[in-house]
Amino acid sequence: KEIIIATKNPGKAREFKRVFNDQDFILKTLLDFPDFPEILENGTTFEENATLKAHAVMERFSLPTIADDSGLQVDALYGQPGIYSARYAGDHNDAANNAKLLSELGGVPREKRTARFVSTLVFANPKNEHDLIVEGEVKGLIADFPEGDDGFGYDPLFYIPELDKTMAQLSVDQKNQISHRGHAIEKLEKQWQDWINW
Ligand code: ITT
Repeated sequence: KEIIIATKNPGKAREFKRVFNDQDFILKTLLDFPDFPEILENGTTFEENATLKAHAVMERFSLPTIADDSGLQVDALYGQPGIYSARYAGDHNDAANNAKLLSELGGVPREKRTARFVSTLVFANPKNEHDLIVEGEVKGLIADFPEGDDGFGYDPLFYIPELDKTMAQLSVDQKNQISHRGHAIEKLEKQWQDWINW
């Protein structure tokens, strides 16, 4: 038994692998297939983009496939960068994205720096007619400066008041317990074994 996670993002891959360890199936990601072509993500929602990724990969390998489309929604920026989170500053460059976010929020006071991470997971399988779709979110504040070295993307700027830490100051296990992706994976775990036709 094999399941593919349709991601080339090492940060996401690490979080999935951490949850789905010790199972009776083999978990692979697109990092195991470096020649897999870029998937055109031209949808207008997280769900559309996750569906595009899941189906492109499922069709290529004929295997059950999970895709994650996720992003950061900042209230003071009317929900941006949203589905454009990966390429907010142009190319996919986390440091440049964080710098741009800080600059866009220059002068915005703490109480107005509210934000959320959203993750939509689409599980597609050649032997299932319908996809399994779940979503998770986590609320936080955009900090004034980056802190922490763990995680990826906007984690160093995503401050969680209840923990007095940024997402990048959490271990991968701690992050999975509270994160958008962790919550979405939890929902998936409750449903997928009853849904899947191997
Ligand atoms: P794949 O499509 O290969 O999975 P990607 O990084 O391009 O990788 P997305 O299109 O879903 O994936 O973009 C998600 C972006 O949102 C990601 O690159 C980060 O900038 C941001 N993001 C999502 N989840 C995050 C998290 O847990 N921590 C920090 N930033 C996150």
